[in-house]
Amino acid sequence: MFLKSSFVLSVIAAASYTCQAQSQLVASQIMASAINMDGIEANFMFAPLANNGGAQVWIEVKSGLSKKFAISPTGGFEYHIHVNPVGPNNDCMATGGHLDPTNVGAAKCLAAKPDKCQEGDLSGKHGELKATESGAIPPQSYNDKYIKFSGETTTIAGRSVVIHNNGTRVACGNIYPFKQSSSPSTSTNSASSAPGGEVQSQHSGASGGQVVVTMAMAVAGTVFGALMAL
Ligand SMILES: [Cu+2]
Repeated sequence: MFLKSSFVLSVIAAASYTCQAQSQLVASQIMASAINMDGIEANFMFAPLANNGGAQVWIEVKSGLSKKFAISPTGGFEYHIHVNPVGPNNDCMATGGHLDPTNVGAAKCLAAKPDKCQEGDLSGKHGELKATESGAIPPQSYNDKYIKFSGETTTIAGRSVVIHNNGTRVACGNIYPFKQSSSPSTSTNSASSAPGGEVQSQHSGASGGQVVVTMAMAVAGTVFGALMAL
């Protein structure tokens, strides 16, 4: 990571104000998904908001989702949280359907009425990943009130993120607990456990730490509070 040292300095510089700004995040329970298959690389992070207030979501697409690849005329890619983890050999079909604990079903999700959407229909609630000719998709962050971190049927833990191209599943990655020890940006902490745990064993290999560092560089100023509180 060529920007790592400047990133660490930024964390220190930003520390005084981000503690206050991000105090509502329950950073110890951050979940992450690092997709890396078929040339598509994308990172997702889900940080719980206090009082079961949903999640702050960070998304960074690093490669693979160019407008040339998109079948959709808008160049957009849908993405969702699916109920099951990724199958062997990156089998995205094994992820099953969308996370939908309230049985909304296939009803059209309107961004203006996110309470009527499936919990896992992230692009329905927040818009598709909009590709450009070059494939550069701006990093984004938003809050989603409906994402849950507990409950057998509602939690996003142990599930997966799937990216679609006009319906077809083109890439997927498991959602696993982010562990601070894997983060090179928190090198003052001892590395006590492997990142990800069992869920990540089917995963492409990127560590939670890499997710956070790249995410933090992409969404500078947002993730610092999460890192501090870990
Ligand atoms: Cu999907």
